[in-house]
Amino acid sequence: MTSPFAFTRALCRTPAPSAVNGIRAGGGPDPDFATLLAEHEAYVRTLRALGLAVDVLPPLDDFPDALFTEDVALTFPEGAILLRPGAPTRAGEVAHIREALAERHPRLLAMTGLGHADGGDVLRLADRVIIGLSDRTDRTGAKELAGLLADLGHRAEIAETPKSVLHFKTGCSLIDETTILAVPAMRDCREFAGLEVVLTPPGEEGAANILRVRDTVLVGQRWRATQDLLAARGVDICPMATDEIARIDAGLSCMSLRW
Ligand code: CIR
Repeated sequence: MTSPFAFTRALCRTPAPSAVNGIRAGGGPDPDFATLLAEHEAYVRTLRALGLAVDVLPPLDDFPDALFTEDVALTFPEGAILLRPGAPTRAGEVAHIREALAERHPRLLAMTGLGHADGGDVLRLADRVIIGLSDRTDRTGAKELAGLLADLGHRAEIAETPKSVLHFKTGCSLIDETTILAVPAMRDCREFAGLEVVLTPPGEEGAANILRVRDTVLVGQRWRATQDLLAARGVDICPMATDEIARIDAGLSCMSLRW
């Protein structure tokens, strides 16, 4: 078993002004760019304060969602995997991160088949990795990715994601090695067998995308009941502003690659 939280490095990308046009499933007002940028800067500062060496890549105005580096690759100390994101407007982001990953990783593998997989659908546990099928990750992509993960020494399982959830990790995240925070729609996920499943409080489904870094859990600052729930379990929490990135369907894990 290896800790899925013992990160030493992270790779982020500065949001471009076009980020206000990032993909979003629902309606609602555009994010305010200055506030979104401030949320991103605070996120990078927090990762650094938690002891990570964080590199920040330049913005890509042609790719509004490129600040969500999590979706285009998987990173481990032993190597990285370039993915094939499922949204057509995001496919070109991969070429822009290839060199940065090649410079930082001893091995760089890549999906080359016809399938797709987004990093937001990949949940790393202490003893295995769960790949969630979604609108962005299809079975062909998940199977290819499982093979590449095996090459890096990681066992993968393929799970279903409820239709109401964008990415698998939009609806669940690890609190610790054996405890998962999940939206009610994911409570019966078969791949959670053996883990304790803690549900997001009513009305706080948007809080499920927490991010644990070492011994601290980053949680959206507006999700007070979730913060109380975590604090009551003795978790060291760090509330983060996420209102603007949430307008383009994103949460805390999406803004970095970590290893
Ligand atoms: C997208 O729809 O691709 C972006 N607007 C949000 C990506 C969020 N990423 C994630 O949950 N890992």
